[in-house]
Amino acid sequence: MFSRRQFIGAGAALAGVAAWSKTSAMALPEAPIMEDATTQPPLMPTSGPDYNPVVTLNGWSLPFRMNNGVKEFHLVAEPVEREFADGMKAHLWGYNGQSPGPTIEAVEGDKIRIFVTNKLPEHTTVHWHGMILPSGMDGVGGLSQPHIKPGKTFVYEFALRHSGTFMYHPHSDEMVQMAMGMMGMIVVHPRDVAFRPVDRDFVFVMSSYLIDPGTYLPKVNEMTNFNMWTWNSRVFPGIDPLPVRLGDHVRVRVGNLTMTNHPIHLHGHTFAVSCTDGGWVQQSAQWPEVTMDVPVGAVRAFDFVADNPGDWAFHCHKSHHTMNAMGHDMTNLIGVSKKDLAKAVGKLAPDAMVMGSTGMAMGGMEMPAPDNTLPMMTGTGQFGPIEMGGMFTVMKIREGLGRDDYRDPGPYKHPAGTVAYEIEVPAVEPPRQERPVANDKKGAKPVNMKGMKM
Ligand SMILES: [Cu+2]
Repeated sequence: MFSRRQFIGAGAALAGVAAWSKTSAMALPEAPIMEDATTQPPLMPTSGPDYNPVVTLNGWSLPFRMNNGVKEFHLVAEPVEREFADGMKAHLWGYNGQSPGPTIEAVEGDKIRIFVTNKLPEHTTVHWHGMILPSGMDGVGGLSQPHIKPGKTFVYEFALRHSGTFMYHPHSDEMVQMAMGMMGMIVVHPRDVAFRPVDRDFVFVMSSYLIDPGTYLPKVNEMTNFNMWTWNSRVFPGIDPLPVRLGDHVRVRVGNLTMTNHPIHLHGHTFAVSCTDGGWVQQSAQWPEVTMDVPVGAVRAFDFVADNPGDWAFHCHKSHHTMNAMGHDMTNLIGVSKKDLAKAVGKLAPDAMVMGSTGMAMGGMEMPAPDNTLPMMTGTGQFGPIEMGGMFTVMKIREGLGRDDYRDPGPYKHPAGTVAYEIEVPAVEPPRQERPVANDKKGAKPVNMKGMKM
């Protein structure tokens, strides 16, 4: 049996707020704003316990202030303009000037206080996904708190009971507000700096949008047919590369607030899933992977040693998620005679361009498109068009990068003799075996591949 004293003690420890003073009389902490969509350098800890800060891909970490031993942050929910890549901007909702909002970083055991000011035209709340906290701080509008009306500020305060990777997003008109880009990541560093330390620690959240070419607003009631698959509300080639020093221990933390899973794939290395939004995966329970599936409403982090220098593709393995808007409603015309089709289409639409009868690789030629959209396959590397979009970027592993140098090191200089190469061979047909006739219908002939160029 608990004595009353023990019970009060346990309750206070669980709630973690007993010793906290009320904040109503206090001045609000400043709410910093970010206007840039490029990756910002890590935010070094200025007070409190030490930690190795994360780098938010095409994003930033929210500065805080200390107030009587409590870390105070200020999130402002507001309409924002976000550039997805050069040539396309979206009108979204986010936090502190960007979608997604800034990463919130703190340390296991910290007491944090987050002020949330609502500058949206409708009410909102913030839910702290994956965090163990008092029920009344969980941010579910109507269930655990009143909704935050436009113009109002609410305070969330709780102690950080475990380290790991978490997310934040509204639990208030959720379908609309998440489809508009309201989300962000939370990283709680272990109190023990020696617990699974890494040299580079990247974080981003995945979101998807349906934005018709030539328009700016996401269609918020779409359930499945999205056309912009983003990492931190950016698409390739707008997603910054991840520069890594050869030999670095690297962690990449990925949140998924889209409505489908994403198999995230890294070339040239093997890795192990090290952390989920439920906590750290014991090392004895890890296994090697090159692709990590991130389910909906979940966080996965992987750790690896960057021991293979080069430019390594890093992307979602669903091929429709590595392309941009224009590519989603096209008919497959592979094998169709372009001449016949052009004649037929020309009668109906004289200006139309018939394309794609040999595939859709356009060799650097991009379709004419309305303002404010992106080619479906784009980007250029040192050998030509990369033909990607959406959830794709490059992990650039280089010898001799500075410890905190996150600048793009440019294209990889391959050592002589280590690049795939073309050889001169006579243009003859490779020998083919004729297939037997599948049935003996009259007139059926063996298929041969004559005339097909490989
Ligand atoms: Cu995907």
